[in-house]
Amino acid sequence: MFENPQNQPRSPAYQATIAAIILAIVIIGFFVAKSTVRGIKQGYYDNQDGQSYTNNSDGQSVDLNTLAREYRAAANNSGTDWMIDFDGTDVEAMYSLAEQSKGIFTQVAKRYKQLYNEVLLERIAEELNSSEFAKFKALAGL
Ligand SMILES: [Ca+2]
Repeated sequence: MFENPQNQPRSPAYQATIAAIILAIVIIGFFVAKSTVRGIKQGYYDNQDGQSYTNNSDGQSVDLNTLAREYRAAANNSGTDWMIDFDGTDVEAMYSLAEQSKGIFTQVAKRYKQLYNEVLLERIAEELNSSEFAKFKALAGL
């Protein structure tokens, strides 16, 4: 009698191998999709580089990406992400940024949130003492 491969009973080992291969494909697919989405998001914000110019209330043309990154640098003195809460603050830079953010703080904060996933004003409040924070808000017109 001829063997019919289509109707041949599959061994448990064969079935386990197929299941493992399918599982591996699903897992790999998940990580590929995840990194693709991250790449697209990152590319989107990178493409915004130097293309987000807007005028503040002093009529200066400022780039939202640059301002958001400068806020981060002023708050994250060490340049090391995880040290942001205890690496001090460049207070003078904060004041200068406040002046540049007059009239556009909401837009800067939105971009900061997209880049660093935290609320800019909360970050600034954490970095400055209460009188510095009051001065910051006055300079920024908040
Ligand atoms: Ca800090």
